[in-house]
Amino acid sequence: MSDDNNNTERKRPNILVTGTPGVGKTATASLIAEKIGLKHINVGEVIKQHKCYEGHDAELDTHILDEDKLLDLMENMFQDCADENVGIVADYHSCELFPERWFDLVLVLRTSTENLFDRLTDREYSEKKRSENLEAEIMQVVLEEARESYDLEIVQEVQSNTVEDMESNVERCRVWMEQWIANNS
Ligand code: DAT
Repeated sequence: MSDDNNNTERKRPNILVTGTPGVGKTATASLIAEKIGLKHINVGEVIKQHKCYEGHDAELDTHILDEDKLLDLMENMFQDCADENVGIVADYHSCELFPERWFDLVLVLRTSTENLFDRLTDREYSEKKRSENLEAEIMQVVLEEARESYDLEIVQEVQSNTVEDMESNVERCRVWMEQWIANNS
């Protein structure tokens, strides 16, 4: 793998927005992309579009992710963006599978149980899937995963309960990105 897009070489930073399904990753990441000029990669969509599956788990009724295929595809996307001096904001409900060097900021979104319950109900999740995700949010599974997978200094836990929270998270990224560019130019 080339080192060209590690963070000592890149001219623009990459952000990962992560958290339990329903916390607002895709909504927040697309607003970050729009407001501060990063390329949005919705990892779930990449998986679907390119059929990054290596089978189906009948018991859980989910596809089994072909991680190698996904990471190869994403590596190319990250390399292309680095070559064009474009930063990336990626969103996904897990974070440990990605190479650490891809990201300069890992934003972990958090939501109250009440909000998450309503959002997952609106999505028509089954009761089982909804309670699994609510439990994961309460147990802060993704936050712990982020803390174990990335430098603690780049992991930021933020609330995502209201539209105001979302706007303040986008603003936080804008300020952070200006500082990153100043420090790395
Ligand atoms: P995720 O990508 O984490 O699964 P999403 O971005 O699809 O979540 O958002 C799920 C729903 O919740 C969607 O209808 C938008 C809404 N939502 C997300 N973040 C929000 C926030 N901070 N305030 C209000 N609504 C929010």
